[in-house]
Parts: sequence; C-alpha cells; structure tokens
Amino acid sequence: MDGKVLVTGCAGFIGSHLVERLLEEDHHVIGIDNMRTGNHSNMVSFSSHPGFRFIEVDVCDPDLKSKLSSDIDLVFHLAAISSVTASIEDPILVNRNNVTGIVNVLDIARALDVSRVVFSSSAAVYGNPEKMPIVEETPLNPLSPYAASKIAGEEYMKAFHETYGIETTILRYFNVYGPRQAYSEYSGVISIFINHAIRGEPITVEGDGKQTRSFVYVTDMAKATVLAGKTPQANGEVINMSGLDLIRILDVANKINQAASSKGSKIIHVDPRIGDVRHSIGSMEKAQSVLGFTPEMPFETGLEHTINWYRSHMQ
Ligand code: UD2
Repeated sequence: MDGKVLVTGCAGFIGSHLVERLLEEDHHVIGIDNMRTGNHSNMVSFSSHPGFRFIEVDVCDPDLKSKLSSDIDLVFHLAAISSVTASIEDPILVNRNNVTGIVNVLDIARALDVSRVVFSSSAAVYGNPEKMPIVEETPLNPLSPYAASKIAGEEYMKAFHETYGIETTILRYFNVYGPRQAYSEYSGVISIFINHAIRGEPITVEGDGKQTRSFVYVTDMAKATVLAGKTPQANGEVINMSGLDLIRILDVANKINQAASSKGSKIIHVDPRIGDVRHSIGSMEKAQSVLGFTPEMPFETGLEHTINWYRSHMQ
C-alpha cells in the first residue's frame, strides 16, 4: 500500500476503529462520513492526527470524486445504513445509501485506478440457514431490504472485479460489539442491554432468549479488515467475520446484568422479533486460511471493556 487509504463511514462504530488501526500502522487515511449516524466523538482520538484528513460528504454525492485526492490506493467501504429495522421502515432510503453508495464508490475507485476495494457486507445475506457454522458457499437468502441491499453491493463488487479488473474483497460481518456502538432502538443487543443495565432499567429479551449469536469484538474486526486490504490471496474472495462461540441471548442478558448493573435490573421477556434469525455463527476457517486471522478477544474481557466505556461516556 503506497498511496492513501480511503475509509467511508469513518465516524461510525467500526469505521472509527478501522481508522485508528490504519493510523497505528502508519498509513495516510482519508475518512469520509455524512454524519447521519456517524459521530465526531468517535473520531476524537485521531481527528488531529497528521496522517488523517476528514471530509464530511455523502457516499452518494455525485461530486465525491473531485473532493478526494487522486492517489488513493485502497478503499474500505463501510458507509451504510446498518439496520434491518430501518430498512423495513424505509427501504428506498436504505437502497440509496447502501446500493447507490457502493456503485458511486466503485466507480470512483475505477476512475482513480484504486488497486483494491474492501466491502463490509453482513451475515444478514444468509437469511436463516439450518447448517451451522455458516460457510461462505451457503446460498444467499435476503429476508429484509437490508440483506437485499448488501447482496446488491456484493454483486456490484463482483461486476467491477470482472469488468474493470479492480481487486475486491467482501467481508461478511456477523454480530460486532464494543466501545462506540451507538445506543438506540436500532443498535445491537449488547449496546442496548448494557445501557439498560447501567441505568437500572429492565433488560428486554425478545422471545425465549434461547436464540444464539456469535459476537466479535470491534478491534478484532478492525484488524481483520486491514488484513483483507493487504493480503494478496484475499483478492476476489468472500470471507466471514464471525465470533468463535455461540452464546444465548438470555445468557448475554444475565452476564451484562451481573457485570454492569449496580442494583440488578429486571430481565423481562417480550414477543420475539418478526423474522428473527434463530442461530447465527459463521465458519472462520476461510478467515484463518486466507488472512491468517482468528478473533482474539475473549467475550468476558470484551464485555468488561465495553461496559467501562459506556460507563465513562454516558451523560
Ligand atoms: C445483526 C446486525 C444486522 C445484521 C445481522 C446479520 C446489529 C444491530 N444488527 O442483527 O445489521 O448484520 O446481525 O445477521 O448489529 N434482542 C433482544 N433484546 C433487545 C435487542 C435485541 O432480545 O433489546 C435480540 C434480538 O431479538 C436478536 C438478538 O438479540 O435475537 C440480536 O439482535 P441484534 O439486533 O443485536 O442483532 P441481529 O443478529 O438481529
């Protein structure tokens, strides 16, 4: 990587950790974000770093190319609306951000002669397969407009790889957690549970709580994403980014209640989420063989870091 690195969605949860990692490795980074869900506070640790330049702009902006410098060597495309619920409420908006956005970014990559684009896709593309752990060859099955938008993005990556010879790598993120994950009704279960536990509010488990997920800590994810940009054998590949263990949501609620709540929150059950995936864990064999990557952060330690972070950042 000789030229600069572009990170779209640099003020977001995963994007900001990725920028930190790239700067630690002495890369020059241009970060763009439309600040719709991104936050300036996520960029505090690097916003004045000499190797970093921030441009507030939307990935769909028709003038995006002229706002970037021409010596970009590598693109990490993370900017997206990353919520299944938001996509069900407003599929047109999600299509614009997630599909028009990636076509615009790929077209700029082509025009600027970028050598590789790494796209952050999602395990949502698999739908609800029966066989666990999910391997990358599993047929895709979009169960939400969000999943459809990520599949469309993946198809555009393949089309630009075939048509223009751009190197491409697709990462399918499973359930990511850690500091800076936004807290709202649209955010991940760990962020919601921790915020409720710290406030002493009830922790709401949707359904029986026996559904499972494999959680992966955000700095592990940033490390793997950088490797995807640098590893020659990752060109043209689709690679899962999952945690290594399946954990029941009810167990997550209990762990967080013990670790984060001073008085102990009530754990209450509400109706299951419509279309909820029952179990979700990705095979990490390909990540290991292609990238030499295995997640390192133990879940309990990652939870502790995350709880401490929310404690010190809550108003
Ligand atoms: C995550 C991603 C989604 C997509 C998908 C891929 C988030 C927010 N969503 O969806 O973008 O990549 O993975 O598979 O990261 N739950 C509760 N109580 C709550 C909130 C959630 O019980 O207050 C349950 C929920 O019903 C589900 C589980 O926790 O069974 C995980 O929910 P999630 O929204 O964190 O993540 P998921 O896997 O639906």
